[in-house]
Amino acid sequence: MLLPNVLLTGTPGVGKTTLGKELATRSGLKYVNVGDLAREGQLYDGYDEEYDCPILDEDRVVDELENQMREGGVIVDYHGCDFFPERWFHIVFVLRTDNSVLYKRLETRGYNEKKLKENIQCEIFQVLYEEALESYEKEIVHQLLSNEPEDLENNINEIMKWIEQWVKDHNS
Ligand code: DAT
Repeated sequence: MLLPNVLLTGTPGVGKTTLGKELATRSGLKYVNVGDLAREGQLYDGYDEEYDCPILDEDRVVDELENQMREGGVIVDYHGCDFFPERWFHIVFVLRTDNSVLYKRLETRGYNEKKLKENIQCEIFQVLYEEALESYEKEIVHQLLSNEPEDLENNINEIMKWIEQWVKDHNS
């Protein structure tokens, strides 16, 4: 059976992991968190002193995922999207959260002042939305509001409907 690949992107803290895991449970698609994948496989290429975090080895991440993306049925979660091959994804969702809500979530995570400010600015300037529009056909890029539990439920229902329709259209 042919299954679609779904990209969930957006600023850290907008709810990609929460949505991705729940969506995987309900749809049967596989969930891949690129941050976790990189950590497990040490897919890094140096260390960024300024941002105090390892630098992702994007080529190795792509190599690592290529086979399963080719098979289909994968939900990918990452706060970046310009280095994935465009052909991988059938639909792209950019999660969006109001600044005050996002601020509280990132504060709870224990982000320092610098990291907090950078991530809030990333959301204000809709960096990930622009990146998605530049990397994929704009017809497949959709923004999803992710402020409260009701948004999560709505988003799951909408994406489930989309997946079911895609599966029908591509397997008949
Ligand atoms: P991300 O994977 O984008 O970094 P996350 O899924 O870890 O984000 O979510 C960050 C926090 O926000 C986490 O405590 C769960 C909460 N959260 C996610 N989506 C939410 C929603 N729609 N309503 C309320 N809280 C949400």
